[in-house]
Amino acid sequence: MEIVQILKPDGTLVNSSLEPKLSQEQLKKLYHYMVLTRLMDERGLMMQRQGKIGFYVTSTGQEAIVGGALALEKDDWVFPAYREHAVGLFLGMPLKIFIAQLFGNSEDANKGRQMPNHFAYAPIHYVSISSPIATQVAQAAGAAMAMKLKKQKTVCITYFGDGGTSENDFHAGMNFAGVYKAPCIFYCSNNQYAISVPVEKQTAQQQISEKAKAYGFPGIRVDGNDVLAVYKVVKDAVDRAKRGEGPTLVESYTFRMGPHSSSDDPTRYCPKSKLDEWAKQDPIKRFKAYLINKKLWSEKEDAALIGKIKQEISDVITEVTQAKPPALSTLFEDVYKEMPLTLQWQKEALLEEAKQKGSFKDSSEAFPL
Ligand SMILES: Cc1ncc(C[n+]2csc(CCOP(=O)(O)OP(=O)(O)O)c2C)c(N)n1
Repeated sequence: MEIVQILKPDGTLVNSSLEPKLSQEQLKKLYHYMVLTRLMDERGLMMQRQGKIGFYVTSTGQEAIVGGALALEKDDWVFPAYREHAVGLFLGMPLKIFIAQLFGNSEDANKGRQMPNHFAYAPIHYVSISSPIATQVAQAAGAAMAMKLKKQKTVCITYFGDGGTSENDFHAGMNFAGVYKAPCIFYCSNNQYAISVPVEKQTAQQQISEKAKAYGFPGIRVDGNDVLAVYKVVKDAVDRAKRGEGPTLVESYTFRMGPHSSSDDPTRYCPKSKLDEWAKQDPIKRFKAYLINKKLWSEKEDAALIGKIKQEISDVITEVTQAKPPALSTLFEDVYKEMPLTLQWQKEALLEEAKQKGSFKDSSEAFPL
């Protein structure tokens, strides 16, 4: 299967007829979020090394994934994995919410109930990340089927890695969506590793996009480091789903230019030569060269953008780290609309115990550890 590519690694066009008609504003917005993601990842990993947060996942080298976000509309839904920072931020997850999630404090939209880097943000339909690999694939297929039953003109997009394709939920989700023509886009970031397991040991099929055939819908392979190509294939898949023609599997061929997470050392399993080779394909460098060629961008503007974003990240971190931990009472919230009596008793007992143990004064305060 051929690979869809619009920009060559040097930022020139493969064929000018393929160039999507995007406004200057849209192009610059894509670039902004790619740079923001790269800089946030650098800072996130640094904060983990400094012991400020417990865990971080970078998406370095995979920022062109943001292209797909431009193809979505406000009522569409995202069922992400843990490496789609650029998509969430582009769609409108505030940086403050992103950073507060890492700290899990009272500014965290999810009240510290998830592992760091497991974002969720309801206003943009960015569904809470499930740690067990690929569970989101089946969830997205089901949600897409519900959209179809309700005759909504919306789609679900779900993101997962090459490792995710070995999970039962991948097969169940793809099969279900194929049979019911659910408006679902299955976006596989084939970054060639599942932690330390190379893709050759994951599947005997060299091209993940080919797997769609078994489920009766199209699969397409895209250069995952080319933001314009990513936009194009996701837009085509979204349009197809909205016409009622069912799902598409997108295989984004890319490379993880860093560790799996803050917990591993990629030099133990990934040859340096591979990293050097893929550094030449850097999605940010490629898109920047394209924008400069088009006279939409300059080195001066680039330096200013980097400075501005770094400052913004620092300011938000300073603000977020001043927040207290989530209030003790939040332990009991958000499960029942009306709290059952037994839970109310437990809450009162815990608040009483906390009061006796420390400086605790009211239920808005954190547990006095
Ligand atoms: C069911 C399950 N098995 C194992 C793990 C541990 N685990 C977390 S991430 C990961 C690798 C996933 O690789 P891939 O799907 O290729 O995504 P990538 O990290 O490369 O983006 C594994 C094995 C898990 N979270 N869930």
